[in-house]
Amino acid sequence: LGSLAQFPAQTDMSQSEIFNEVVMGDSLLASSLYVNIALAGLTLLAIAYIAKDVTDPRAKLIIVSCMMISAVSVSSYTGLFSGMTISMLEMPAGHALGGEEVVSLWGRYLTWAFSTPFILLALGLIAGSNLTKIFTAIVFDVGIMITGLAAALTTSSYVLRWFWYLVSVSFFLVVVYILLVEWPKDAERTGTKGIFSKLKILTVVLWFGYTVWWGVGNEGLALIENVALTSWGYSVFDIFAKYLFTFLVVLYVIDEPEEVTGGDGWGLDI
Ligand code: RET
Repeated sequence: LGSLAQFPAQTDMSQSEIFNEVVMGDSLLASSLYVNIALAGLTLLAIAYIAKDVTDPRAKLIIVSCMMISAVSVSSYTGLFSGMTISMLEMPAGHALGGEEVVSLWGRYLTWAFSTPFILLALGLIAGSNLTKIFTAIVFDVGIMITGLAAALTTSSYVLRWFWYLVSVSFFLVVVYILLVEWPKDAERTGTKGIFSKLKILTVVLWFGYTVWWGVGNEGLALIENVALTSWGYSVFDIFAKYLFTFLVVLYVIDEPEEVTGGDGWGLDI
């Protein structure tokens, strides 16, 4: 307890100190991480089992894309749990915790750049969209996560932290536009409107959730100062945005492989 009481004042913590004190010393934070390692692993095994008889190549592509969401998640949460992708960052003046060391689970933002493209690939393929729109959605999505990472890691200026946030949100709006305007048109043409609408609402609502959560969490306005609570918020969003999403997609694709052909053009037109 003595060392825990001092830890906000420490600067250069080693990886093993972060693991032992920050992660293992806080059972709420630790559980927000290992619960997701377990859920992602179980999701992977479940998909492998329920999708084992799928033969349609396009249905398989969507299923593999969903498996990658969980594969990245296992890696992401293991990186966080080990302390490798967690840092103590001194917040700049102006931040609610200005001058204090804040625990940053920045590995999340980094690995979202690898996991969320698979969510969008699955959505774009289900809508039967074309290469241009799928590419646009994915590159702007990667942009959201990398600039979000920059927002989290900027310690020189409070204003610049929010500037990065603004850049990230503007990229996010491009993705929202594709999800709400472009892909619904494609899904209507391809005949996947029903499932696409469901997935679209789930995705847009939850993705806004992540955006607001960053704003109110310990790295943003710090209305929620507690790092374990901030982390659990993202972990709960992940349960719906990744695993529930995955099961909805995989069960649909197994049931209706002939519906995800991408229409007449197989979605291969530019
Ligand atoms: C950040 C902060 C900067 C502004 C915005 C954000 C949005 C993040 C989103 C994350 C979605 C993550 C998912 C993970 C599942 O693997 C980076 C929080 C706009 C939309 C779906």
